[in-house]
Amino acid sequence: MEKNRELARIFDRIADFLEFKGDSIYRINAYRKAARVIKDLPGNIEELYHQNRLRSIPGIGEKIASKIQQYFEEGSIKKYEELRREIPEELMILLEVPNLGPKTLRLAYEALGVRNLEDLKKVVRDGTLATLPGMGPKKVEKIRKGLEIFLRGQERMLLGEAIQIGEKVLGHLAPLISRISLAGSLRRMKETVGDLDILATGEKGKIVQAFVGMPWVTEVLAKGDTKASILMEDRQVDLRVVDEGEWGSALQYFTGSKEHNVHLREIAKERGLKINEYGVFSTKTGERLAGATEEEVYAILDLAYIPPELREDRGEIEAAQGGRLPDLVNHDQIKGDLHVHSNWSDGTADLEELAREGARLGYQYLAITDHSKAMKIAHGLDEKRLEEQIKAIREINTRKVGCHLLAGIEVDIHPDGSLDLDEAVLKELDWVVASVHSHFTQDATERIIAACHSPWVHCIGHPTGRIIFSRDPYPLDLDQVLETAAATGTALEINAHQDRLDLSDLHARKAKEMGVKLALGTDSHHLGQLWMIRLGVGVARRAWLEPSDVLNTYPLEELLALTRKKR
Ligand code: DGT
Ligand code: CA
Ligand code: CA
Ligand code: ZN
Repeated sequence: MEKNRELARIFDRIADFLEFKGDSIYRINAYRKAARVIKDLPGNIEELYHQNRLRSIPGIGEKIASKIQQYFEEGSIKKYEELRREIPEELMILLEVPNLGPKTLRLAYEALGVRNLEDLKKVVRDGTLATLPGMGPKKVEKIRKGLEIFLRGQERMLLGEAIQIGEKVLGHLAPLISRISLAGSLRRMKETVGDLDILATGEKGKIVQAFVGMPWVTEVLAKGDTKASILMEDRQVDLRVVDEGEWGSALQYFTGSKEHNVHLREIAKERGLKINEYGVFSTKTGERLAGATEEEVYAILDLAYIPPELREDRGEIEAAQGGRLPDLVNHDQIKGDLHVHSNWSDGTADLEELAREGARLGYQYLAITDHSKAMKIAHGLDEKRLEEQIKAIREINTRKVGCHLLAGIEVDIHPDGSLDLDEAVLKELDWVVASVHSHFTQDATERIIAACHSPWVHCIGHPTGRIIFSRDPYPLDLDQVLETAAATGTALEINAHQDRLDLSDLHARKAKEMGVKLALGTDSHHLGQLWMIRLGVGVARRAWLEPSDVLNTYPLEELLALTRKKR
């Protein structure tokens, strides 16, 4: 499916170029639509091309079809290559700055000579952007904020992105190496990752060579005898190869966080010990006392082993001293996914496919939570279609084609706090997630509190509404929401989609402390997104959650009993 993604990206880019040039809106929309259709296509576009069936795809007209054909026959699309020559790449990247549309960019380009990121930063900072026609202070402020968000995203990557890069590297090197592990913020499952850190033991020269020779490497930033840094997919990956006996202390050191390590060093000092990436030593005699395993490193400091996700100096060291570390939830305990879209709204998989995929993933259950009717662009379900879907789900369950499907919904919470669907249908459902999808600048506290008070709502979806690197949370008094959730027995979601991770680690930890249960859901719109549950488990572990805090660890019957309790 690489080709689907690649083609969708090209068509989106063409639309950007055309929009920048002020081309016809019809043409621009045709390319945008093609990009969306291809991205969501369940099958392989290359196969459809070989079968001469491109035109059978809804939304693909003759012009677009011929461009796809050109792509497969000539390896590129002429129109795209022309546009790329005409408009510099570093200018087009600026189209990814939130709140800066192609029209404004074009004005800035023509009137102010903005050609790249540096130029844009300058005209935002010195105020010349405000001199453009139609540019009020409000608009400039929005662009300034968008630029800030964009710059944050340039420096760091999403956890989901980092995991995929990390696993490629591990998969490539593992066969050559006795030991290899991720380290740094990725091993700690932090929601964003600066660079990837990888640690290995074995034949140093050979490993470094294999690392810089990986097929995805676009640049070697540094290469020494025992370490190297490379760029792949525009991201930096650092590798270090250490001696077998130093594995534990090196892994501990390079996993971090820096704050956790600084605290450990203080504890070592108090005991007359010195700790670094080579081992733990007696300050007096210099004797090496530990370092082969991480467990050994913690043990010599009289600490229980601290899982990587907790290593942020947020009380985990004190807890390890007092034997009070939580028994963290883990991936094997997850019995299902509680937020999944099907092709009844804007997902691509049908119900049976989802049930089968759920079974393949070892799940007992999977909640179908399509959008409700307020989400028109997502083909949200009205009462009638939801009734039909419930029937379809119950029928599939009786045939046992895969895991059990929970009949659910992701119902919109209106600005006045009311729900988007009638009670009569909500009460038939096994699992009701209620979410805010509109009026993001308005304070959402009252709205969400009202939803918590509904006896039909089991869970609040992506409670803060943030989208990492592109949208800040809506104004919200989370403490009030948590209090109400606790009082009403409403769960809060840890949305496990890599773009959201909402609630975040700190918020979810607070939720637990206030007695609120958490529900993990991937918000998948395609089968290929269900893996992101692992990211949700990462957040849950960073939030100190134990199995009983997470609804997904409950067997089906217990989960259903819990949800019935609220009603
Ligand atoms: P990132 O890459 O910004 O997401 O965050 P990390 O935590 O991966 O940080 P990175 O890549 O700079 O360094 C990896 C680990 O190496 C870090 O978590 C702890 C350790 N480390 C790096 N620099 C220092 C330092 O100055 N002092 C200490 N104690 N540890 C350090
Ligand atoms: Ca790092
Ligand atoms: Ca690093
Ligand atoms: Zn949603």
